[in-house]
Amino acid sequence: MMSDQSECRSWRSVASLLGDDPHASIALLGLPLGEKSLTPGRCDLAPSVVRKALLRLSTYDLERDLSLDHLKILDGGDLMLKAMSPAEAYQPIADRLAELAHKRDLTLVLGGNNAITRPALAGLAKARGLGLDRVGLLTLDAHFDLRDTDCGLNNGNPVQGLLDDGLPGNQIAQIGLQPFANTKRMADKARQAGIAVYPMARVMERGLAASIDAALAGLQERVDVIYVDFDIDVIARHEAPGAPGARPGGVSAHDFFAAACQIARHPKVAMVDLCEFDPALDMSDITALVAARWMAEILMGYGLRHRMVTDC
Ligand SMILES: [Mn+2]
Repeated sequence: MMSDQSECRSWRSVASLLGDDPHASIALLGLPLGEKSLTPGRCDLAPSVVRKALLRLSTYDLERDLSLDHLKILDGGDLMLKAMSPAEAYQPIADRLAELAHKRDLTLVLGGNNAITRPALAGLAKARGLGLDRVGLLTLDAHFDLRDTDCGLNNGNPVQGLLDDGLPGNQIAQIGLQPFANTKRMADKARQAGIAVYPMARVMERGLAASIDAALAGLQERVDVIYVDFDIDVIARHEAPGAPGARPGGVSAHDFFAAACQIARHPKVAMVDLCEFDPALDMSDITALVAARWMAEILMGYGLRHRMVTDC
């Protein structure tokens, strides 16, 4: 039997939450920035691939028995960044996010390579009328992203760029750093800057959730808003084959999803990005589905923060 409620062909998907309501308290922006990746690739394809994958996610969370149906997201589309270098894309990204994040609780950013993080954080600061001395940065990333900036901006130096901009190191926490994936020079820089560093072994030992709790507790004392960079390469490579920098021994997709919800629940978290997904490297849509679920978990965390998710 067919009826309007029939789910014989489709269901309500996370993609259906995206719309053009200017009063939505959440915004989404795609940043297809692919130039100057240290491993050349196609991170520019990620926003459209993740958008398609959202159609495969129901708005209903069986495990929590909660639904995302009451959330509204203003879809800011994808910024036109074709063939732009990170240096050229800096101002357009910062300006667009300053506009989109203005008077909004939470803005989700779909990269793009990791070079998006520096201008996106600048956009958040501008949207809130804050100097960098009032903004915190949490990264979930296998890498410090503290490469030197003397040969220009790339996806390996956004955190160095932010330090150069004046973001105090003791307002930065970095979780999931992998051994043999960073240099002593980078570790020394992080230590000298006062960055809170959580290498992968320590994360595995105490748990990702406890590490995030500790990192957020440290940041929330010092800042008004927190930006969170989710570099998908923090996940073990078999669960994120579309992340060029991912390695065996990373966090599980399961823990990554829980982390996204936990982080988005925090009242000071105002902007989150997901970056370093290269669909050209993906296998069987694994990374695309990880990225889509990341977005669902961010929305769930936000919904729990504001009691906007409802029992079904
Ligand atoms: Mn990174």
